Amino acid sequence: MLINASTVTASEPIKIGFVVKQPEEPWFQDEWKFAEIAAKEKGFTLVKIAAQSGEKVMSAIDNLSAQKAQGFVICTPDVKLGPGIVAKAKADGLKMMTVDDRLVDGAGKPIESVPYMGISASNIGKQVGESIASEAKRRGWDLKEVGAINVSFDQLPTSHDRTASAAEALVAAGLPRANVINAPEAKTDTENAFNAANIALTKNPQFKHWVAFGLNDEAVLGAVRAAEGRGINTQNMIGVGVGGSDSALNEFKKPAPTGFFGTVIISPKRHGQETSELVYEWIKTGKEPPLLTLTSGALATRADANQVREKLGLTAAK
Ligand code: FCA
Repeated sequence: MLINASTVTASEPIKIGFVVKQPEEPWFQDEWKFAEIAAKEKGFTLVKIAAQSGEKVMSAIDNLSAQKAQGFVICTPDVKLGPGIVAKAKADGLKMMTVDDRLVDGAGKPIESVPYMGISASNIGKQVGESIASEAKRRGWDLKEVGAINVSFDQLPTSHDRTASAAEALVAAGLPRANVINAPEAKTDTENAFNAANIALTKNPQFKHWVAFGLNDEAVLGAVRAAEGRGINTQNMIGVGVGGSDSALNEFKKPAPTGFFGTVIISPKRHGQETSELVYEWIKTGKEPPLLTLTSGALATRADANQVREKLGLTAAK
């Protein structure tokens, strides 16, 4: 009988790691919650690990191997660590699936041999740009008088694709290209987005109205807060994020609407639960996950965020 060394026998307990780059971000907490659901349903042990640096990723992988895990899902703090992470997982004999941020090789090309689930970044960015444009039109704004803050993080391909497509959609709707202001953030959190947007606002006092987009809800919240700090309020700001976790939901729960107009809700259920299940099956049966899965998003505003979440099956982990 042929024994496949990479699958486990029925009696061996299955242990899977779930490594994330930014544990404080609600999106990643939601991914973990849904991964926990997978663990409970399938009966494996989930090991949640925060790895905010390359060093931490490497020790996380060694740690998983030492505690006899057979595989892990990872959203890396830096996609350029790709070849190193692949080599480490291989050396430790662990199966690996990536989520959200796809590993790249030394030339910046995606490492296609590692199973990956990400969002369809360009489509989602386009949804962001189109929804901003349609709200601006509804308000009767002249797009020539609108400044668009692009809270960018171009070193991360999924971020670049989201924001570039959002900008394209706005330009296609009639926004002059010169009105798109690049506001690069140093890190993908609200504080860094706030700082980036502040600079953009200071340098461009000529605009009457403002819109903002970025890779996630935190990026847009940073821009909205920076605008508020300058007296640019709900009436003169349309921000649309990507995510739909607590950062956005808490904003929608405020008694009065803010400049954070909407978000494209993506699925921590698919990214957390489904990826974990795929790695579980891989360990159990040897069936490798699909190499590329791109998930979709659904636009939501203050008015319908809860219904949209329900439709996407996202209320289970709350
Ligand atoms: C990236 C972002 C996260 C989330 C995820 C799907 O990792 O940093 O905020 O949008 O993609």
